[in-house]
Amino acid sequence: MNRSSFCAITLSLVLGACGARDSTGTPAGGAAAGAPAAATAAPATGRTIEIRTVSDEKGNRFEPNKVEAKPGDVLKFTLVSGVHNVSWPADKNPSGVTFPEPSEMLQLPGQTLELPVTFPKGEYHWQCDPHAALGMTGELEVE
Ligand SMILES: [Cu+2]
Repeated sequence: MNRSSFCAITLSLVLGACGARDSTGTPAGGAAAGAPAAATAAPATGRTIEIRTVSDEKGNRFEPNKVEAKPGDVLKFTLVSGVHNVSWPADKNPSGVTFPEPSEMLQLPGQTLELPVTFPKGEYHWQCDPHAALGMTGELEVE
């Protein structure tokens, strides 16, 4: 992946406003119906929570796969090995909360994806789409 497409991914996650996607599409989070609860982003806390995405002989996983965060923290996913993405499945998350669309695949070791925590207090689940069935999932508690 070249640098500009990586930047576009990062921007689309941060701003939710990347022109690359069909704006009429319903977000995969299933939160289309007028629920701008997450639109008022909390002020940045300056705190970054590092999460690694790993494939090795033990399987595919997020490390850690359980994190606690406050609104305004940033989840920073870094690819260690394998090919992974980050998505917020509608069937495992509350409705009425706006989630980022599934990210594109992280493919290059060291590639990162920064995701500001804009969700209200609650428990949320993210996953790597290709590996979710193999247990590559994560749990976020926003307090
Ligand atoms: Cu994966």
